[in-house]
Amino acid sequence: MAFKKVSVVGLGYIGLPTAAVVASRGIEVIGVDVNPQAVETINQGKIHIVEPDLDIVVRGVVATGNLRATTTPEAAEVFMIAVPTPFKEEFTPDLSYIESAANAIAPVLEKGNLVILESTSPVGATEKLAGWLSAARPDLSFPQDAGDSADIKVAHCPERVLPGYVLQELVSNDRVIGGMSKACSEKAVELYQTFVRGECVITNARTAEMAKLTENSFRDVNIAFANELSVISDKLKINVWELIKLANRHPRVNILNPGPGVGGHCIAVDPWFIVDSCPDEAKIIRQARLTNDSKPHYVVDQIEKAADQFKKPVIACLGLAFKADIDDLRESPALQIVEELTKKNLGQIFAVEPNVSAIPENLVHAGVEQTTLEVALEKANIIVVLVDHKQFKAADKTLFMTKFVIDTRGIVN
Ligand code: SAJ
Repeated sequence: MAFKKVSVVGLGYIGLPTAAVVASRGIEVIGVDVNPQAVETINQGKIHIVEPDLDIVVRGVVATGNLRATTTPEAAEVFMIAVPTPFKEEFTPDLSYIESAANAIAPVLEKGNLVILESTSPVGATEKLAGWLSAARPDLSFPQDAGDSADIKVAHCPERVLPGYVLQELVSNDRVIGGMSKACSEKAVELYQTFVRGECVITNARTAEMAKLTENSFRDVNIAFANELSVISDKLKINVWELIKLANRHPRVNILNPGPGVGGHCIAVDPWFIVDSCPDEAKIIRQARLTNDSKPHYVVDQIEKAADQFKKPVIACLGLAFKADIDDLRESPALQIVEELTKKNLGQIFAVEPNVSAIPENLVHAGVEQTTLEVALEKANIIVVLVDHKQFKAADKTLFMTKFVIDTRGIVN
């Protein structure tokens, strides 16, 4: 086997599944994370994040000794960096986690190593990573100076997996491999071919960075178009779901679904990296972000208007997660809407979230009551569908008929 020891730096939603899948191919994997609790959990064969079937794979590779987690980097042939790249105020990218990862692995780098940046990154980040590594290890040569003959190979290979389907998509998706030189790309392809069934397509690092940002921005712009249509349709008294279904019958039209806003840690973040690089040029991309970010406020206004029609309204909000059939409430427009509602004193608020055992404390303190779908449908005057969880889609829709329904996901009508 070409690779015997791989290190994955950052054991979160991308790093841990990647480490587990690489380890499942018989390669020794050292997972590195700054969080000692996460390291301890993984070394017990357990997981600290939610992703279907990941617990089974992690348990297996920890039991065989192929995956081991640590807080201190150690020597390996490959370092795959999968750390967060959030934005700071004013939507500028925060590369501090990449810089810390570079400084952490630099002391253990050896001639012949490959360093791969998997984190979604603004254009130029891979070059910065190589610069930080080179500054920390002047005794080694890097591709920005030495090209193909560099001691250390550096490449960007953005992760593209969909939460909820990570284990399948890690293997089946095509990979974009952007090496800082031809030799860097070729070595990275060799690594990915050990666990990827999709095609590994070679480009340069800057294009690979932009490809990932483009994918998520494309989705954001398309959803913004759908969200704009939903607001226009409300005004014109047209059913937006029927409208989009009809338009999508055209062979070259494929509009995504409107919703209560765009959540998660990727689509609502990555387009800002393009805007930050080219503020004067990225006009549609910026507007899409603003349009999607304004949708939760629009939904709250709709709920307020509905509540005005009742003396003591009982409002049931169906779903808190950022999308269907997951338990992830972070950066969720549904949660944002319920939080905004609690500040308005409109009446009793119920929250139904079948994927979590307890709703967040701040909602409980603000008087929100967690109920079942059955209770919500029995007691509420206003039903607000915020997430299209399978339990809600399967519900008997005749039970909604006597209610005032605000359906942001189009599952009722
Ligand atoms: N949403 C809509 N309407 C739609 C589709 C989605 O309102 O038609 C909303 C969802 O409800 C959610 C948000 O958009 O709030 C984002 O959900 P998502 O399923 O579109 O995407 P993520 O954030 O879970 O994962 C995306 C994926 N990117 C693309 O599909 C282009 C995934 O492949 C990436 O790997 C991931 O971002 C990432 O890590 O960057």
